[in-house]
Amino acid sequence: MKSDIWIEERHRAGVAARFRIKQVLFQGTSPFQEVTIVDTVPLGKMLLNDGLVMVSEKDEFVYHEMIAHVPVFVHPSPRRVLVIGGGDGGTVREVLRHRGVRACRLVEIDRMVVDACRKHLPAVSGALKDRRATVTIADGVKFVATTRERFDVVIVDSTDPIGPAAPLFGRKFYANVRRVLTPGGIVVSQAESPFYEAEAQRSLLSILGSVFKRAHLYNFSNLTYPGGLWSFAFASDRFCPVEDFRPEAVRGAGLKFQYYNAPLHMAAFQLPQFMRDRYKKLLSCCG
Ligand code: AG3
Repeated sequence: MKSDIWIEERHRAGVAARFRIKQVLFQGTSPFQEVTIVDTVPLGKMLLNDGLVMVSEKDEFVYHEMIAHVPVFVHPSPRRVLVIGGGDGGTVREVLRHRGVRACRLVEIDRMVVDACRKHLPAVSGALKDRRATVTIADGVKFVATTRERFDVVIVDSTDPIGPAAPLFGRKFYANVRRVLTPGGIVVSQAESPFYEAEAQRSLLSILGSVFKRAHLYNFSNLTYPGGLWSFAFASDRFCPVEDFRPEAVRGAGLKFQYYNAPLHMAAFQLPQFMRDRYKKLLSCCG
């Protein structure tokens, strides 16, 4: 009989998604979490941390293009970028497609994620070999509290706000993110599901709004995260992601995208009514 093995993400909201797999390529337990890479039938290879889907080869372009190109195209001269989390390397890959970016530092707490993705997900992790990329295995919370380096853009590419990533949703962390940003710098963060994580979104927005002059949410649709609809948060003391966005910069960059484009950049900040109503007082308005 043909093998019929499935892997399941059980989300804490009480929903699950199942993916048929061909084989398990890697499974390990680090000091921080369980790391799994499987080869699935429908979606190519997939990384799961503590049983939660992080990346699938089929749709990772959506997440990585939207987390990276939105802030990098809004900032007028993004030279130095910090990525916290994101040990799979997909965000670094998209950031480094911008020729103006001179340095991209990845600070990932879990060496096992980086090593396993380098080995099994080269299409995602390949850019970690770029000479402009530096991989630092360290706790991002401590890094932003202590580093003397400064960055034009900080991208928080975290897992869900449970386990090792919980502090990446906290006030102290964002006060230090602001500290490591150059004046007017931009932070973008993984901001969870508007359906299942309303409280996490509200708390993140309210923290960002109290630390920075402006805070926004923007949405994208993906295939593998629970519920499909997902959000990022954008905050800056200076830049509005819609009014300060120059579509000409996208044309000028001459890059090919699979999800991101200039009209979609602007549209992503137009939130469904239930999100507008819910976060009315917390969202900086524009667009
Ligand atoms: N970061 C994980 C986003 C949250 C996924 N949550 C879930 N499946 N319950 C992805 C890292 C990609 N670089």
